[in-house]
Amino acid sequence: MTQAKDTILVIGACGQLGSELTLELREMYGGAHVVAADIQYPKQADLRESGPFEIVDVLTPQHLSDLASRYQFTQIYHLAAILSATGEKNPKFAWRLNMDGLFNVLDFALEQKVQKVYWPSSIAVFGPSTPRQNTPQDTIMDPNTVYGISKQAGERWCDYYFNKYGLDVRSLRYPGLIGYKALPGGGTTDYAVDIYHQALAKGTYKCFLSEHTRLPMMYMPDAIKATLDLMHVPAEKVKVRSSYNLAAMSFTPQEIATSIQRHYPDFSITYEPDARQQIADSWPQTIDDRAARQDWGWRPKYDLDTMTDDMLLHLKRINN
Ligand code: AKB
Repeated sequence: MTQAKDTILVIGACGQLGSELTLELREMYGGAHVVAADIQYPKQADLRESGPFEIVDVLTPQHLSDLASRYQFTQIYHLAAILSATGEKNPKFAWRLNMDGLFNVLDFALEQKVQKVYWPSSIAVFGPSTPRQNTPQDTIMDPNTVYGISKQAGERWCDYYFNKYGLDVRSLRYPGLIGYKALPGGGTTDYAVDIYHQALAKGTYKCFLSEHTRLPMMYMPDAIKATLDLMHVPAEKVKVRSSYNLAAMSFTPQEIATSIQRHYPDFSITYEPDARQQIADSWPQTIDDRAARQDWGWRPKYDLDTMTDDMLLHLKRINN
């Protein structure tokens, strides 16, 4: 349950997930109780105007300590990360940001006696030897991107901080996230956001994955709901302390194009796979999320067509 005395820090608040999650948390807890933090000031007016903002680089622990003199945080959402495609361009930096950033936040949370920490993992923890259909919660994990390796290691460290130090860290393995409010940055699943923008702007889309590449995906309202649900259940219900599998839908570029064509019959798609194809081919196609369903009642609301209807409705409104 939300408490008036809660003060929440969202690191990576200007990102695709962070910008929506921060606004939702401010609705729940009140604007003044949710501190948005990122390496740059928010471009989104609603994010800038609805509550406090602080510049925080997770690689500079002093930035976090400086905040401790002004706020007593009870919860931290640490969302800052370099995603799969960008990570491959600068693997050492991606490793440093994703790992050292996580350590800095976990240690800060321990020092400050923060009650709960949220940290996102990803389907990228899986790799070519993982069963690709209905990928189990516990299975072979041999990620072959630096992003996936950092998320897998991060999961182990979250579990370690919980077991060794009693830090209440909670985590979800997100599939590709799709929303209309902010653009993703540097992921392999980004096409599934861009395609809606291009459908409206140009009526055509050149996809960087091949037509039959099936990947697990989720509409942002479901991702936000899952995150907040997980963070609000009593600690004893959170049985998985590495990260929970989470699923909503799986589709191919061809299937999302067909879904858009229900609204725009002339919309066309072409395929020109690039380096991201190899990453996509190493990831699961469908995910078994029974643990999340059983432990804390996870249920997605949106499927491909209901997501498409909502995305196009909102993007048309924003464009007009
Ligand atoms: C990416 O494509 O890198 C991310 C993810 C699946 O974690 N969207």
